[in-house]
Amino acid sequence: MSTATARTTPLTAETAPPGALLHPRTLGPDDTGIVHLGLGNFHRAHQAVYTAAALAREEGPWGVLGVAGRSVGVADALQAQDLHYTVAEVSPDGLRCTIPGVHTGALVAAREPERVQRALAAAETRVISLTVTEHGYTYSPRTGGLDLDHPGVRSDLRGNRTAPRTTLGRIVRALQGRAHTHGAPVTVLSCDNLVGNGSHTRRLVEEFVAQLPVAEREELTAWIAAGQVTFPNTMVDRIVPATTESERAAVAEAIGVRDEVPVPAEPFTMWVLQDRFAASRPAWEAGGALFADDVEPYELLKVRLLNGTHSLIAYLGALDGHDTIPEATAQPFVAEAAHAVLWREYLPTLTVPDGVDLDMYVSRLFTRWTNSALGHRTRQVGSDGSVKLRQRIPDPALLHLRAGRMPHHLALTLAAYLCCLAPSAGFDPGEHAAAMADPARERLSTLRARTSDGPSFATAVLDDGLLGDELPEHAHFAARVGAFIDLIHTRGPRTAAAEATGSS
Ligand code: CS2
Repeated sequence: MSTATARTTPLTAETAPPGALLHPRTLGPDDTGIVHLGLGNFHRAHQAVYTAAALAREEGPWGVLGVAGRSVGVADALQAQDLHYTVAEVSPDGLRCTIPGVHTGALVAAREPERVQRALAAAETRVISLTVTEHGYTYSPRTGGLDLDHPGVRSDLRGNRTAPRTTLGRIVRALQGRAHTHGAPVTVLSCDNLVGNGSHTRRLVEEFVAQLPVAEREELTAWIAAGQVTFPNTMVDRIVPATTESERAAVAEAIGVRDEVPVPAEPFTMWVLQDRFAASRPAWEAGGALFADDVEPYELLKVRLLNGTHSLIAYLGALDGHDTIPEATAQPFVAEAAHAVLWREYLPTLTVPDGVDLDMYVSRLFTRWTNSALGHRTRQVGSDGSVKLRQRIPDPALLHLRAGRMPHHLALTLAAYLCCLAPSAGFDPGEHAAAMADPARERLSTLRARTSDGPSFATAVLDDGLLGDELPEHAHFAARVGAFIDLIHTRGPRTAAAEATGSS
């Protein structure tokens, strides 16, 4: 076979280059011990890689049945490739391709809900893991609790048992089935960027259960209270961009066969978990996972220093016309604002976990953000800001405000977000901002149209509960956000950033 033909030969179990396989055995449906909700790139370059390392160290029932929510693309492509795909580690030194090979099936919840519910409820399923993004937890930004106005939540609560539409609905109905039949314990493992992701998921599950009719909830409530379900907190970290055609071509070049769904990822990866598993777990430490009793310091470190600063880079970068995070971070005014928000506003609000060398951690963050080979886009980080910023801004902002300090760069982050998503008439935030997806876009535009200037818009947005119900009590924060909005509109993001730096 010529090299050119090889590159059009599809990746399958048979054509996979053996040297790229992370563990030796091909898994079948009987090996499924994990059902994972959220078959996106992050899971496939993070948990799947740790699971491959665990299986390479010791055999176990830890194959992963991957479940996509609605989109069929990845699931169908994986099926056609015998569930194989490539993780392409991208660094300035080149490409390193590996094939985790840990999946035992790929389903789409909206297409085959009964099969998904059966798998979630099966006694053999020991871990239900989640990467459904902040958005997928159907919580209300205002209260942090279950969003009872969400149409999916409402439909799932009305008794939609066999084909729930929301992640919470799927989990609760599966737990109900387990409690009522075999009673086998299970761990619900959130791997999303929510502070206290496990505790948060537990709270949402309990709130969902509490809404069910008494007859439906008694058995389940007792079963959960008896400790049959655990919700460990986790901190997950790896920058994983969306796949583009150029990665498909580069991967085909590197491994000699065509993979339709490779996943690009940075070399860095980190996972810290509470070791609270109801029914054992894979030896993820074989892939470098850390187990700690208290994961919160790691979560705060990550969600604030990395994700919080990332948001500021993405919004300022997009407003300044930059497509990628590396291009944005290369602008001195963005790097300066990133340093300021990180060191002066996020860092004082957290305790650095023992054993983490802060200077090294931060310098590595900047190396990661400037990995230009990775091409992580400002529009990807900037998307879903309405649910992401809820995790990143209010708690640290409130700590400063209560101590009588104005967090100028946190205000700038919110202002830059609002200018990207809901610009005033006559201001063009550019194509990268226009491409940011956000469930709140329409709502924000309505609020913008109803208000006359930056401060009144910022006040309306905060009063509307975008960042919880405490920030609106600090009117001068809204005023500061509003002043930055006006400055961005009239003089651009560079002047606004300079003003923030000059004030702090
Ligand atoms: C990013 C994250 O999109 C975003 O908001 O901040 O996806 C970030 O790349 C990951 O959390 C890194 O672990």
